[in-house]
Amino acid sequence: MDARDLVRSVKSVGSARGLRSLRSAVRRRRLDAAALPRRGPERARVPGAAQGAEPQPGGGVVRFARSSLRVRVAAGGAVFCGWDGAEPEPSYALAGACPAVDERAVLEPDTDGGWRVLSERVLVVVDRHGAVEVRTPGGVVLRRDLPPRWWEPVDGRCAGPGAAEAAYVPTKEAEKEAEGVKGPADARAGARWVQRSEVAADARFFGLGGRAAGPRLRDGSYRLWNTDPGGSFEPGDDPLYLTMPVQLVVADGGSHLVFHDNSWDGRVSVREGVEGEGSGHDRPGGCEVRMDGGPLRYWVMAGTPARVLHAWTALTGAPALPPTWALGYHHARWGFGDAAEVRRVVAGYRERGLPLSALHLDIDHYRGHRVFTVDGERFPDLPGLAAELRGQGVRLVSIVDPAVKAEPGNAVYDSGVAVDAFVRDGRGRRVRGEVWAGDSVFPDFTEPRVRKWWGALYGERLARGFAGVWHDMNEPVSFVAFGDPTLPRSARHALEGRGGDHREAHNVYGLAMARAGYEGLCELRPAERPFLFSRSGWAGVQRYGGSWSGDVATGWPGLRASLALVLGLGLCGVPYSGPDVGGFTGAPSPELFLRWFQLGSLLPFFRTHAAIDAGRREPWEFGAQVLEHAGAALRERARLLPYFVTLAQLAHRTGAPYVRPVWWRSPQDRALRDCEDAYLLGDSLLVAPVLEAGAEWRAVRLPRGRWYDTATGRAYEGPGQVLLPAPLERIPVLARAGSVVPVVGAGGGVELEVWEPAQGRTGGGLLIPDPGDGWERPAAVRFTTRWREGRVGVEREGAAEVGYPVRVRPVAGR
Ligand code: NBV
Repeated sequence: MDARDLVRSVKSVGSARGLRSLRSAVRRRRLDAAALPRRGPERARVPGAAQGAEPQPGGGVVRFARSSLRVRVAAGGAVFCGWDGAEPEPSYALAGACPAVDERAVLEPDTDGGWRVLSERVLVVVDRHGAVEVRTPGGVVLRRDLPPRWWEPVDGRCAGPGAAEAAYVPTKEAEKEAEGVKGPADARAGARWVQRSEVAADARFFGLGGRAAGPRLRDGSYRLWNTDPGGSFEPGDDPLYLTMPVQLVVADGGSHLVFHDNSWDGRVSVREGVEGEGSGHDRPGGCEVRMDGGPLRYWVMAGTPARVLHAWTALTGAPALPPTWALGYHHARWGFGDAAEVRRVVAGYRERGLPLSALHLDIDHYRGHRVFTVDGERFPDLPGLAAELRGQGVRLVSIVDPAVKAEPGNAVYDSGVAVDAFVRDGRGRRVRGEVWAGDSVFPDFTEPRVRKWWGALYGERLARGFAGVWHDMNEPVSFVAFGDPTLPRSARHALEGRGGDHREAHNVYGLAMARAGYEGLCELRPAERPFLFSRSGWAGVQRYGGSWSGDVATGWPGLRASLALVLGLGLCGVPYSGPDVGGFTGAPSPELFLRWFQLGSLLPFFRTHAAIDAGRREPWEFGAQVLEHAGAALRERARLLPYFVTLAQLAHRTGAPYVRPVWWRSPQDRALRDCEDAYLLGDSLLVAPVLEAGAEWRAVRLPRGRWYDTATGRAYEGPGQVLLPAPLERIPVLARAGSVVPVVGAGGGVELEVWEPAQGRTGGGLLIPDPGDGWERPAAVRFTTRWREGRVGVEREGAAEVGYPVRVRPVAGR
């Protein structure tokens, strides 16, 4: 029991929930002890010497004395490496069938008894001991993976339930429940393994899902285990809700992404390198991936950041396109008392002329916290309320928790029991946990039949008038007085028919729930794109929706963490996310709230939200000055809607996140690589949020080229650092010279806002028209800007007319 456990259990003792979570923790420990193998004597194994190789389409297999390595280059250039016979499939990350191989890539002998596979994008060199180097076609080494090491039980013992500590006599009910449960803890669990890698001394690491301390991952060890930190989190808290074994490594010699396709618990430790400053004694950067089991297989994608993200989302799926309304502003709260309070809040926005797109109802609108129910006393006519709000342009979004109250008579529970939907333990009994509604059971989303059942339940939400869903508590969380707040590791899961336990299923639980919800909504309402966002997830979750930062603690560090999370998730292929504006806990100062609001207004998912016992988050609760400036941020967000629509479409089509690190187009600029307090919003804008109290100026590091402060029109030249005014009324936003930003014009239609190119230069921009909330795929419209006879002109690719009103923004300081 660590300190946090102790605090948690002391806090909860005395309450009925406290006692139940104590019972739950004890029960879980007993179950795991009975069902999971105990670690006995182990033997380390390394591949040994290379003994030969078999070329195969796209690469081949290199055989070593004690293992084998499959190298396969996919069409598009992604390289797959699988040890010990690991294949790319089955995989929860891959979007569909494994990509076709690049037939031109061939395995051939290298010097010193090694092997190489040459392809268009990378050269893979395998040495005779099993070290693998990935190089650019020009020969620059991007990464060197040292021979892996496995630990295996000496006597081949992989104890299943037979090795139980406690004798167990099944009850009749347990026997009945156990019928149809597949085999014991599986032997597939395999060995623990570790793989160390070296990267360039100047390399920087990013990714690993949502990390509060990011986006640059400094020296340290990062756990791969989706975790509710409990209460709230700060930048020092790790891991959080959405982890994934995806690293983006950025160095002078090139960028690459590496994805270890393994959902088990593990750790990634990174150590940035040290450069010898010309002495020739660089210490390379190091990375170690250590997993508790599961296959050793990984993908590497190399190229510019844009190319790498494109390859990554080609492999794991296009980010879902949110409906256009979801790009507006959302207001949420845990604890809207009743329908009248909801009406009051919506009216508050309307009366002040503040645009509001959606309002979110949290668990308190359920009847006794039971998922897929409504408290009819406080919300007597939810469909009526939804229709009324809809008439005012406001959609309702519903929270959906996975835990189902285990109570005969609860329709969701009964129907789940009827289709055998819930996770069972190693003895065949339904796993019980403690969540909001009390004693609860958990759907096994890794079973297609269960996903189908669960997806159909969203029909109830649609009938109540909800337009979208918000998945929470899906790490999954089960309250425990001590230990990990989740299901027993020995809990059994279908894993698409393969069978396995929670050690393998835990990290993909939220992903599989997102799939169930997304597919259900597609089936129930085929004409509209689902709006879904999920607290937990894994590689590929972007196919079904976005995410949000979870319970970020209110405070300036939390504000900084909010940006880190959005940037980090974007680099892992999840482009639509945002924080709880104002922070989840307590009461932000008016200044902190405003600064958070200003940042949030320029992030993809813009939502105020707070805990049930936290202060209010309506912009008018913080005084007239905050209201005025927050109103300006809201109106600017609404004006930028066509730009956000374009960015959403681009993310969907190319994998490029809306929110990009400032080094996105110039990864070789080392000063930019270390800049974590600003970001590019698409190609045209650079946002420099204020992240500290009392600031009136912001030092901003600019990428190469000319940039205009959009508030003053003043021009600044990059690369380099400039000091910009950041009064309370706004945060600095700069526009790239030459850019074309689609905005809402005075007449309500799309207008092109143009920032003049530097003399003698050209620029451009893109507009992807609003497809509404359906599935239509509008063609992208491209514009070029150039100087002509002393004036800035705009041309539309492939057309004589621009087709949209153009407004050239006045600039100063030329
Ligand atoms: O459903 C209540 C909250 C929700 O408001 C929040 O956004 C989630 O991250 N939920 C967590 C559960 C309780 C957290 C203490």
